[in-house]
Amino acid sequence: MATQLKNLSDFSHTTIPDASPYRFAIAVAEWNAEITGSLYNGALNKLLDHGVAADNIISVAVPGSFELTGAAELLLNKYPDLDGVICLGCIIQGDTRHFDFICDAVAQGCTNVGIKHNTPVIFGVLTTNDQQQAIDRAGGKHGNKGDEAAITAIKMAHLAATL
Ligand code: DLZ
Repeated sequence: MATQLKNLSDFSHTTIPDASPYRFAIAVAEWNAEITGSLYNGALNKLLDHGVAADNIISVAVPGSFELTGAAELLLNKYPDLDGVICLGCIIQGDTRHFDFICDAVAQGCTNVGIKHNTPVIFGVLTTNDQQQAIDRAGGKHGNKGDEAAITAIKMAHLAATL
């Protein structure tokens, strides 16, 4: 059946679906913990605010962002009824090429694991030039990307459940 979208020019006020039927996992990286802790608090509170039961949220920590993909894979193998996995990390540009390798690996890894398990794996990873840009996006002047990752997870879980 055909469907059409309305008001394509303004998605900023779209309704966030009721998330009470869903189960999520959050994987958070310990590197840059003062940033990722804010991302985590934002994501967790958004899930709770939108009706996810605390018992339906599994949280795990991994050493660095590179390990987020492996954690998502482990979580989806162990808990196949999850409706989404939210991966949170903060990769800050340094003097060497590690930044590019880690960013590419995590982005590609989230995509691959999500497709493999037919479950949304959300890329909630800050990839910034410096610490200040990260602070600005982890509860600072540009909001909290952890909140946005949680909202994305809810919307994708709803899409998968209702398509
Ligand atoms: C090694 C490393 C470096 C240099 N920088 C970061 C970073 O900015 N953010 C992050 O999340 N992790 C970093 N890591 C750790 C890697 O993600 C990973 O944990 C190690 O390479 C071990 O696999």
